[in-house]
Amino acid sequence: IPSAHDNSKLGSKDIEGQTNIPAGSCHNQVSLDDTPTLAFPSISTADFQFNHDKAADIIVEKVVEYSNKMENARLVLVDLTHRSKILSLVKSKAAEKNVDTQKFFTHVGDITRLYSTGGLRCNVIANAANWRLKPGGGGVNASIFDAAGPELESATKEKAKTVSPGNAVVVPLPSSSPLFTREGVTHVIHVLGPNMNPQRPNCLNNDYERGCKVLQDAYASLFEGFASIVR
Ligand code: AR6
Repeated sequence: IPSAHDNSKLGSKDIEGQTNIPAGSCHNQVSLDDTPTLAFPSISTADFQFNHDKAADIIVEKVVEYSNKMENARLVLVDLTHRSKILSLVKSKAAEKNVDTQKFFTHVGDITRLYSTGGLRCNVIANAANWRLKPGGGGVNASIFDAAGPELESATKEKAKTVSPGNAVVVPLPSSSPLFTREGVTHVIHVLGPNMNPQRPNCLNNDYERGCKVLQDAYASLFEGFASIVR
């Protein structure tokens, strides 16, 4: 039986040039486990063009810091494909640091279908948001708002109208949302990371001293937000 942290072996058909079926299957051990779990995408590394190697170092550093503080909770970094550069960088850096694979692992799949397609129960998911906390705009933000239905937009508005880089907003998901009923997601945490894309607001123009600080703050806010739900 494949272990929980090596989901690459679980039913993936993600072969170059062929249909991309997200990894995971419903009969593996993770599906039976109700441990509080946060699934999160790599913040800022796609549309916001943040350097992948620097981002991977920060993810592992923050995961180590927070997973040590959290008893009985798991953190899962998610991306859409087995070819994900950020997933492989984080996987190898986490292995080098002997990160506990019960508390942290990587997973290939759509963050809006982790349970229904991947058999992975995650009660909380993170979103790489925009500063206005608005639906659309592509990437994981568009997918999460689409999958959650209008309930997420109204629940988000009740919590905040905007978010500044390095911060997170915890939003309880109404039980009528399809993400709640189908996937078992009770909270979405919006996170705004540093932006290195000149086409997007608040571009840091390759200032990685500032950018790394903002990305560290973003993961700290995210993991603190998750800890506040689990507590
Ligand atoms: N499931 C899992 N991971 C995903 C999914 C998905 N459905 N979709 C994308 N990813 P990005 P950013 C991964 O660009 O760089 C938005 O338009 C993706 O492969 O969504 O922080 C917002 O509105 C990558 O690893 O976020 C902001 O304006 C990661 O999610 C801006 O983009 C983040 O990619 C934020 O840019």
